[in-house]
Amino acid sequence: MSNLKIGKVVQEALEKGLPVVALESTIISHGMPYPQNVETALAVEELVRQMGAVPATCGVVDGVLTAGLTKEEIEQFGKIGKNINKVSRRDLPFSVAKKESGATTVASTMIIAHKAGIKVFATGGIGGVHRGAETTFDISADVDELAKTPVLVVCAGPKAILDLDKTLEALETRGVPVVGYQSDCLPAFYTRTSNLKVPIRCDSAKEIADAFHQSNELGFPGGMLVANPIPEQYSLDGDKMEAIILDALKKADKLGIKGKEITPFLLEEITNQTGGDSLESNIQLVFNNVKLACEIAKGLTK
Ligand code: PSU
Ligand code: MN
Repeated sequence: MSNLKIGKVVQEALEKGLPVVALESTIISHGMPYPQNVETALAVEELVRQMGAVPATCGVVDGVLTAGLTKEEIEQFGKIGKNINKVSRRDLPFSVAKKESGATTVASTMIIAHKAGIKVFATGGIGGVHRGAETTFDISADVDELAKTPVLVVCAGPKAILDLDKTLEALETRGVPVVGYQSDCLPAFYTRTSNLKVPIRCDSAKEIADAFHQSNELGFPGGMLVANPIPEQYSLDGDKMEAIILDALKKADKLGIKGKEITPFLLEEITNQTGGDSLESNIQLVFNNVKLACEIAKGLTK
């Protein structure tokens, strides 16, 4: 049996050369609480359709790498939440061998998308270089995946819980283009701006699609990261968020939380501490990224 399954609608769209946008499942299981996670995941799929593209939510189902989870599967992933395996690149072979289900991170979703022939992927924020990485060495596999796998990822910037400066440097070292969409500075997930400049600015989806096409033509192995600022009305107060993030980091340290548990822990802490404001922002920035990803996917099919 093949270890890759492409949903029927996704397969047909790919055969016809229609725009397809990949979506991840860790953001559903580990990134948001139930039931908002399921509501968001389904609303995101609907938004992709409204935009004239085909959604392909990715994950591992009973050991099968799947591009195009069914509605039932999305509901199941959301309900199981953090009790489903969070699967990054290193975990994939084990999920397959043990025929287990797992929610895929940005890195592993990129792998599935690429195997399926999908070029564009929308998410909230990517994993990156953690604060204190100079002692912990905690750098998300998402960073290396962007250098290895030719999938374009639209996000709202690296998650604010990270060290943005080091994340940009790590991406630069690996030759990953970081594009600010209609922005000169790197958006910081919950906020539109940061004190960091992006190396490249693009003002239209077409411009981004053309450059990504050329990256593929040049035979570059890697992808591209598009950083799309959260819409103004949902942007949170940077100083307030920073205080909450510092508190959450202290708590994680005290509890000895590290490895793959740290990102979900911090996100949950932040959601609780902001009384759900950060969750609303998180949902809205995903919608915003999905719209841009659809435009880029359309640009690539022409
Ligand atoms: N962005 C969000 N919510 C999330 C994530 C990103 O808004 O839940 C997930 C993604 O799946 C990303 C992962 O790949 O967190 C990074 O985890 P780590 O730092 O353990 O690599
Ligand atoms: Mn990590």
